[in-house]
Amino acid sequence: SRIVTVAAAQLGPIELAHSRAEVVDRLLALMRQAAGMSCDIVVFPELALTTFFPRWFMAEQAEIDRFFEREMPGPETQPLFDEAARLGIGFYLGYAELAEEGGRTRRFNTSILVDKQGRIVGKYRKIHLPGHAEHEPWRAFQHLEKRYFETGDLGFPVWDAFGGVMGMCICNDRRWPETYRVMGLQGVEMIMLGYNTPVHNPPAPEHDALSLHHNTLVMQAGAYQNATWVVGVAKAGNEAGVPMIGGTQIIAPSGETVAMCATTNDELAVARCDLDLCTSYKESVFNFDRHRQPAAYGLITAR
Ligand code: ING
Repeated sequence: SRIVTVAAAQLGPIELAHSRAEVVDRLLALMRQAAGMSCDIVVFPELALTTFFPRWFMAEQAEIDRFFEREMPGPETQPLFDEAARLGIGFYLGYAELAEEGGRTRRFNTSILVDKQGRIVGKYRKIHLPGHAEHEPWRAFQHLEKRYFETGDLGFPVWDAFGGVMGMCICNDRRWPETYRVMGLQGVEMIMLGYNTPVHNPPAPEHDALSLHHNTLVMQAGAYQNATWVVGVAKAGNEAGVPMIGGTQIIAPSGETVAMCATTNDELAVARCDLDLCTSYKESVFNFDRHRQPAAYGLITAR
């Protein structure tokens, strides 16, 4: 067996008034708790350093850019890397990335995978950006990820780390089967993801009562259909007056949830994840080489 002990580190609300230093202190507390439970890795939510700012329309780029990190680690996040290395624990961190690349400024909804020495071993930029690009005042709150971020340009890579094949995605990505399958085709054994999911979805309020069901459904399906562990971590609770779901959980390749948070506050859900559990599914029902028929799937990439 290849055990990776994982802490899903759910965050409760982060308000506009909370400084990055205050948030980093909360992340450090969860990281220390995880290390105290002999965890190898701690997974934080999407955009874990600030409030979920796409809920507001902002006209000024300077105002928007206050929510972005120009360097990672930067002065305010360096303590996370130092403490991780001191404790010998890795982490997944979601944040808003502002990068000067190809002679222009790029803005992404990003996550990084950091190893036990505090080194960044992988980076992912969110591909499925939900919501809308223009101010839509009819909505109780905005969801302007299509305005504030570019579509991720790194694909869905996987990395050899923590003794297995690790992958990442972010929030809305988890609703799309292609996300898991592209990593499944690369032999992924654990997919880590963070999310900020409002209970209320203005275009489809009839779905609201099912928001926790849909959250669990898509991650359990993705895990089982690709014979991988899935770790889904919420920024939860009533943030700036907008209730967001919890539902943080760790899911085995069987599709079973093996650990779950019980609150919508800062809380750890911990599980010992045996990566070898992937094998029994990868070598039988989801033996892709033996059973898949890619010649029949052309529509998936054609459209
Ligand atoms: N949030 C939500 C998510 O995909 C959403 C957006 C909410 C989509 C409700 C559909 C229904 O979980 C982010 N940040 O993608």
